[in-house]
Amino acid sequence: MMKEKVKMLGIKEKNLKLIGKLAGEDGFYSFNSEGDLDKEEKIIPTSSSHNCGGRCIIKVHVKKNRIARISTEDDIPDTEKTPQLRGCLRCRAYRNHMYNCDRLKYPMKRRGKRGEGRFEPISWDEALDYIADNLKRIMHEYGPDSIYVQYATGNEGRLSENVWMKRLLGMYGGYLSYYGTYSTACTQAATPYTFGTIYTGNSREDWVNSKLIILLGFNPADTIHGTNTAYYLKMAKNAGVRIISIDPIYSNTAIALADEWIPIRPTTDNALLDAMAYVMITENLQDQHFLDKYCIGFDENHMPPGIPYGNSYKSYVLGECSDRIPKTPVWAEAITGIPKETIVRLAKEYALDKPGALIQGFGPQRHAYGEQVVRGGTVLAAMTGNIGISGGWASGTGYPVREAYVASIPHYNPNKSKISMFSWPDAIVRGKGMGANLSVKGTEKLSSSIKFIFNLGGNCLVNQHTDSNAAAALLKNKDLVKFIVTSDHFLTASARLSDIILPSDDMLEREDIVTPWGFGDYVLFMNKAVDTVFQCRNGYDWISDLSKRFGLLDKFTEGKSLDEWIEYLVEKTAEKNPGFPSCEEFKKKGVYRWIYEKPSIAFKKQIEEPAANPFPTPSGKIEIFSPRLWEMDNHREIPAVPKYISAWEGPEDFLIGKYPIQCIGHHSKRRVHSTFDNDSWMEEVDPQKIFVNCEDAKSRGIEDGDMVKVYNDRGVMILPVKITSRIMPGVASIPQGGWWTPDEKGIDRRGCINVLTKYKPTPLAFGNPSHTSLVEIEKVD
Ligand SMILES: Nc1nc2c(c(=O)[nH]1)N[C@H]1C(S)=C(S)[C@@H](COP(=O)(O)OP(=O)(O)OC[C@H]3O[C@@H](n4cnc5c(=O)[nH]c(N)nc54)[C@H](O)[C@@H]3O)O[C@H]1N2
Ligand SMILES: Nc1nc2c(c(=O)[nH]1)N[C@H]1C(S)=C(S)[C@@H](COP(=O)(O)OP(=O)(O)OC[C@H]3O[C@@H](n4cnc5c(=O)[nH]c(N)nc54)[C@H](O)[C@@H]3O)O[C@H]1N2
Ligand code: SF4
Ligand SMILES: [Mo]
Repeated sequence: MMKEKVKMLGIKEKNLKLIGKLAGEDGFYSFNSEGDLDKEEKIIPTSSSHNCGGRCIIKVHVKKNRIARISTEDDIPDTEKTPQLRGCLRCRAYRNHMYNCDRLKYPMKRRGKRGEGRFEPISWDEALDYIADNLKRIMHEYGPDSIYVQYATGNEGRLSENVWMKRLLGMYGGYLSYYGTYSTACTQAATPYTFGTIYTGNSREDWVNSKLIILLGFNPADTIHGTNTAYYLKMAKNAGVRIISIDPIYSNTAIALADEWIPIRPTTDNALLDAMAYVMITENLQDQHFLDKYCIGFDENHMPPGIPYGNSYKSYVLGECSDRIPKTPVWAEAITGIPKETIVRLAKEYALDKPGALIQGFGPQRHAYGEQVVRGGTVLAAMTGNIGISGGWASGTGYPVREAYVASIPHYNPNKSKISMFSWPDAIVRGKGMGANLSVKGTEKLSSSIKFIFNLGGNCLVNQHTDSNAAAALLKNKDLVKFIVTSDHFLTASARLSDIILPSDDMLEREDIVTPWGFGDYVLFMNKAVDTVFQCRNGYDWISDLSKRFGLLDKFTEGKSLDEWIEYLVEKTAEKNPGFPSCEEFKKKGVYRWIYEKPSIAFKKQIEEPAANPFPTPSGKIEIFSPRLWEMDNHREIPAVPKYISAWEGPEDFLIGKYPIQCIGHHSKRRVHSTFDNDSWMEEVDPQKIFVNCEDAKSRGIEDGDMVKVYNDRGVMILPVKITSRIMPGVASIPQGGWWTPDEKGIDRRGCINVLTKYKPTPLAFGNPSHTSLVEIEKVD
């Protein structure tokens, strides 16, 4: 019976044995199909705490404490105000991930040299003693600037290990924290220079009111970008809105929803935006009234005092500035690869088909000068008067102005030092004395380099950072970082570089509260579906135990159990949201939705009643020219008006002679960053391959499915190729998140794009230019 079912499902015998081991000897109840459901089955509503782009309602069908299958919300009708929160493939297939036999089962301590990958099991008590001894020693010797809690997004729940660890470390003298994110470093840093805030997005149900939607590197069909974002775009499409996708890749979003795909060379969006502005200015299509009334810095008549002539955006675009280059469509065609006629048409469409929304994904800003594209979009939105109105879009970060309050666990860090999340390698090598010019905020100089790292639910030490080979080499050196603790579910690249590895419980094994990723007017209760396996532990549980070793148990827990903290969060949330359900009711339903009658429109007040509602910038206006950026006095890399800056390792870098392909690494539907890379079902759906254009493949004699070598001065990898016209010539993409797997020669065998990316922080945000790399590709015989 068992064998038949296995055959029917096409499961490899090897995988089966492994799953069987975890699921118990009678483990095949986990393969029940819908028809087999027996009466014992419970359906538990829950959600995910991954950094996956969404937050959906996940229904876990549990039998005998095992997951039989997973479904999603399907029992309410979709309405404009409350569409179903339907899950994607990743949570729907989560059973395979959770019951993966490779899951970490007990705490482990490093044997041999760091990075050798040899570990021995130890007890939790031993592990916590070891961590406490090292933390005490290093804190005593080097102080709180030496203790770093690494950026790690594996668990984004309200009750994550990172929240608890920050709470404990705050009570024990503090730690070095970070600002910014690998996701949005440039957009979060740059958008406020125009608007004074990152909350620049209308609510998504307003998209049906646009006439034109331009998606600039935005692919929510795969990245979700707030559960139901693709649904709202579909509603707009159904309402007749024209949708254009500007992206080096003909993305799933473009295929499903766009009327037109305009391929663009990575790092060149500002050349396109500047040339669109040129067309608008020379054909007098800009909304001059809007610019005069609400903005500073568009033209020389509206500049802040004391700025020399020739520094307005208009002067820059027309070439009446120091570079003397008019930013014409011909100029931009040579840089972007977009025909000049297309640029002219696009400029006219955006200027005339109002209202229009130019929506940026985060891909275009994860580049060498990612700050520029962010502000470039905001200027075009201002030039077309698309700010503060229904159907428009202010561009920039685009976070929604409408966000309901959900309480958090209190934690306080007495140490004010912060580094950019991307700059930790610098803070390891030359941290002591490092100051603002190298990304430090909150203090003049760091008093110590990083000596201790907590990496709780993250793979940014190696896999998800840049230049993975160099990052690994740095971490191997025990004279620099003295102690590294990782908590995870799997032996990831970052875990391998750690001294202690702790096995975490999984999201389906614990309770938590989760809020939407980016967009959404709801909050979800993450119910526990099944018991925790092996010796995996909840963060609150082990960090409470750790707090005992510092005499901080009572202060840390306030005498509360985890359940009581959940009640605390619900009560605090209810205080600010009258009508919020009781904890019991919330748990039972799994979701609470806020219903709004009207869409929210960013900057509506500022536009309708400007005198009473200035923009939250120093001038109270939209700052196309930013005096604050001007004062930084680095006009080439941090210009006061957004500009096209030719990127290192962009299409104009001389290095392109040696490495002629621009390599990006889009976020693919099958993974959450590096999470799920080791999932066999996801590999079946979407095997890890490099996307290469047909012409580039042909000129190199490469055929579909061949193994290819991809390399530059930082690294080499070998992986299979997918030849496709869905990526433009001269560009390749290795979906980010493949596991760093160097062979004995140091050649990566799994397509970890970060062996090719460069550690070079962007000028203003100190952000990660993860999509900026030049490579060469050749066939492997
Ligand atoms: N399935 C899935 N969804 C996810 C995630 C995941 O790992 N997997 N991660 C989540 C997280 S944490 C984040 S931050 C977001 C990330 O969301 P994004 O950063 O928006 O995703 P990317 O795939 O990096 O980039 C989006 C698009 O930008 C394009 N692009 C790259 N460079 C350029 C450029 O120079 N110009 C233009 N115009 N386009 C460019 C890419 O081809 C891609 O189609 O996704 C979230 N959603
Ligand atoms: N080249 C390139 N690099 C990139 C990007 C890119 O576009 N290109 N994108 C960047 C972006 S936007 C981001 S946000 C980062 C993300 O980088 P990370 O935050 O490192 O995200 P993941 O790779 O998903 O790693 C999360 C880890 O947490 C583990 N985990 C999952 N759930 C739990 C849990 O409940 N408890 C514990 N303890 N562990 C858990 C997973 O197994 C996984 O190993 O990557 C960045 N790196
Ligand atoms: S978007 Fe995120 S929460 Fe929703 S189903 Fe996919 S992985 Fe799960
Ligand atoms: Mo991200």
